Amino acid sequence: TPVRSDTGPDLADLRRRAAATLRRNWRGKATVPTAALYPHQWSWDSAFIAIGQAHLHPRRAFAELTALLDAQWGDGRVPQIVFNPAVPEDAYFPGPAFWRPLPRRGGPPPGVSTTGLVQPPVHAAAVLTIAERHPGEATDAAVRRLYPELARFHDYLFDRRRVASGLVGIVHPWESGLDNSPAWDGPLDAVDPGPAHGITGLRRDLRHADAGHRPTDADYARYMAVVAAYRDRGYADDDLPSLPFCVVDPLFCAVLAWSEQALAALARRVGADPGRHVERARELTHQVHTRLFDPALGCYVALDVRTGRAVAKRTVAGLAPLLLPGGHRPVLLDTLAGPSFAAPGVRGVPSYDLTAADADLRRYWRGPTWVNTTWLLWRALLAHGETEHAERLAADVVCLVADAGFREYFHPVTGEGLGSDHFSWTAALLLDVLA
Ligand code: 9WN
Repeated sequence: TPVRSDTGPDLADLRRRAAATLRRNWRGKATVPTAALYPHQWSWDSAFIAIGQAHLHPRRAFAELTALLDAQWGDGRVPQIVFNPAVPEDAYFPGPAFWRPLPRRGGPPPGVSTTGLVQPPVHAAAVLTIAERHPGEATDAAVRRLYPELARFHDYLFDRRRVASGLVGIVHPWESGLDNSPAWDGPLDAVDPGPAHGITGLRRDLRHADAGHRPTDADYARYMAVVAAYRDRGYADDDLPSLPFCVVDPLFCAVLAWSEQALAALARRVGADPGRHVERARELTHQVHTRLFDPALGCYVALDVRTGRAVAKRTVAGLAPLLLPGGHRPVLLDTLAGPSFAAPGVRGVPSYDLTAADADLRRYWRGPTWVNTTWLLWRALLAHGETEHAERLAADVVCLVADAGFREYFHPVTGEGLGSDHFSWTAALLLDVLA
């Protein structure tokens, strides 16, 4: 759905600037999310970046994903961050040293430095998106190479991260991609932050972004404690609920089920049996719809696996099951169009319920509009034939970027640009909504 504007922003200029942003952040094999704040390769960023990059250089799009999958662990996990050895240890906190030792058996390939976490598995959906739009021999070859690796990643998630009757769990807020979402306040409250590690002094993010737009030191102390517990057991996934943080996230599960459907389509393309993908996508979709829906909130919610309790917070993650067939679509559409996520002047989809007392419209995942989550809902709306609504979201993204630049996130009401600038997935996904 092209965004048309005769009087609005200069779309050709926006496209040029988006391409320049991706060029600026390309590091030879992969793209950094943004130069100073995130100087390494991030997992779900690379999937979004590849989708945009495919409109410029399909080869580079596949190279991006190949670089990420080259760091895949022996146990199948695809790491949240692949550290660039040329970047100094203290350029990002927590840097490579904090994550060591990484396991030898089942860990990353020799000489490759990563974290031990994962991020939402949008990659298979990204590969299918690119393959459908840019058919050809090079694409077929790339799909043949990437399919088995993506399948191994999903095998890891379904086999090793299965919790709470067939749902898939995450063990760190960073794995949700929505780090300081209000959904994680309750589960994190129960985490003992341990001794203060002099966090403020170590945090490099505070040199590159306003402290009021970032997670707090109290959040970081707990993030570190949760990593340390997982690291100290060698990143083993046995008895996940005994870790200090273990939750089921509706966005992570919805994206996994959506990507699993994509994996079935990719399997058919390469002549592999799609059977297990079809079955797993169906089963996870069923579990999401039957276990995570909260009728009182009108959206899906997270589960704290350690307590067995649902987390009654209305966040953008709770709208992500709109990507899936079936479920409570009419209710979700009402919630998306209602006062929690939309109002006159609100642009894109805010990350958290605008009417909630603890919404903070400038702070990271606690209210601002992000382009990647807005893009996921744009895709979902298009898939369900909700064209007008989808076009409104696409136009919002264009407007936000035209007014404030390729920012990391935006104030949902004023449109003020927040976090870092020259942000890769903002540029990549803008190119995609304009395609
Ligand atoms: C930790 C890179 C990443 C995104 C995440 C976003 C932010 C990292 C951080 O940046 O998280 O992974 O240091 O804050 O929350 O979604 O992938 O852009």
